Amino acid sequence: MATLIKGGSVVSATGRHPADVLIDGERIVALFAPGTGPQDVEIIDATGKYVIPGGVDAHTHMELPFGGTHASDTFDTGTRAAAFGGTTTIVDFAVQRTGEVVQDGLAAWHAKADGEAHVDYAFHMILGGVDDDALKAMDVLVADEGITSFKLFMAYPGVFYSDDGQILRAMQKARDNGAMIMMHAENGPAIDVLVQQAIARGETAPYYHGVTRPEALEAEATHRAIQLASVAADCPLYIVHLSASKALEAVAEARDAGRNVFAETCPQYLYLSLEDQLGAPGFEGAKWVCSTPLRSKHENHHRDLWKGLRSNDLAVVSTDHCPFCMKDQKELGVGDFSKIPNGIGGVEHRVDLLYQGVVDGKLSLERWVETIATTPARMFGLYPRKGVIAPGSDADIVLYDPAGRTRISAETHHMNMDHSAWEGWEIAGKVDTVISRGTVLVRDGEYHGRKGHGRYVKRGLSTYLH
Ligand code: DUC
Ligand code: ZN
Ligand code: ZN
Repeated sequence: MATLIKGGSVVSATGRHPADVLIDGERIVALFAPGTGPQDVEIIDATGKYVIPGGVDAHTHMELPFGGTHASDTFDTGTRAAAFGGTTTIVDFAVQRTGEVVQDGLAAWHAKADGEAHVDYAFHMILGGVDDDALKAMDVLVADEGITSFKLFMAYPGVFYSDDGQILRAMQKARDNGAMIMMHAENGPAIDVLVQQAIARGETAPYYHGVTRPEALEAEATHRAIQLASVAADCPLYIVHLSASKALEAVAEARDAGRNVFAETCPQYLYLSLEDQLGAPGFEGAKWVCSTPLRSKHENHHRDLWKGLRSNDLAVVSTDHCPFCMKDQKELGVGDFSKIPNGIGGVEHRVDLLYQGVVDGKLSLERWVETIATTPARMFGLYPRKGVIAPGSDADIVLYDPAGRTRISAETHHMNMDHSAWEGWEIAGKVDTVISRGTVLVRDGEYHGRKGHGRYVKRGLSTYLH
């Protein structure tokens, strides 16, 4: 039987209006003026709720191998947590490490996800070893595998790092086949020098993770990536996890020049800081060791990033969900911050944390929907199947309660983590009901989904490129 979501206010990237949404099977089939839809249907009452497209988190790392361990969420636990938080599609990163065959890395990621996911998922590909074979594989992935974006690292020498020549070659290939290059923009070789010097001075606490990854080295790498993309005939470039004002300036300048340059940020860079989190007493700060790092609250990064979100210099908010427990994982770096696995888990809280920005007057309701759902879908070739409430689109829908409140704690979250980066935070708004391809996954706080419901989605090219 068809289902009518009745009485809510449908919010899109371009506006809001009262409407009833008819779902049949896995798809949205129609929108009706309030009260004018069919009668002989199952009703989901959305009175007082916003009806928004399911969230699209374009940057997650389930089970990522890092620093001698693995990110602690599997596709099972991580996508279930995503569902609880109103995210109905993730784009995770399959990994090719130096010396590995790209297609083998991709097959390994399919094996991790197949039959495990609770929400739909797609993949980007991390290229950790750009060579002739990897360049050929890029064409195959774009043409046959639905993978149209490739992440390169200017950081982590010896692990994922690409030098400028490798980056340029991959960018030229992407310019030819229409793919997007995603860049981890930090000057890794310079950072490694600062890290060694800090450790030699006995500066071993988590706080020094942030100090040894200064803004200038994110800004320099961002600028360099933009220049390399320009040399590659304006190859599409997307800067991931942008954290710093000066990196944002480089992106804004390229965008003002009409370039195919885009950027995302993450909730941690909008709210948390070097001093208050990374600088927490003892080893506590390890919870917030991630790269790029949290920035100083004595500078204007938070203000500038919120502004960048309003102006579209920052197009997307993703989580960079890369969870590690304190026990046995973050603890690997006791006495040496450089051995702390890098990453924060947050796939469950992105939608709520950004809604707080609406309540605080930093973002419009429409821009909230755009940055958490519509733009990531368009940016990564999932639109209009995902990211919009429209006839023909997948019925991925969230009923959001603006009158509700969300309290975040490791005791109640669903991610496989023994702590929360947001412990004790109480914020406005609450995910009420979550629907994925017509199936109710979450209602009244209860879980009705199952692993295996989530399917792999092949992606097309970005719809933002010229
Ligand atoms: N940054 C992180 O914090 N974790 C995984 C990889 C990355 O780039
Ligand atoms: Zn990264
Ligand atoms: Zn990442």
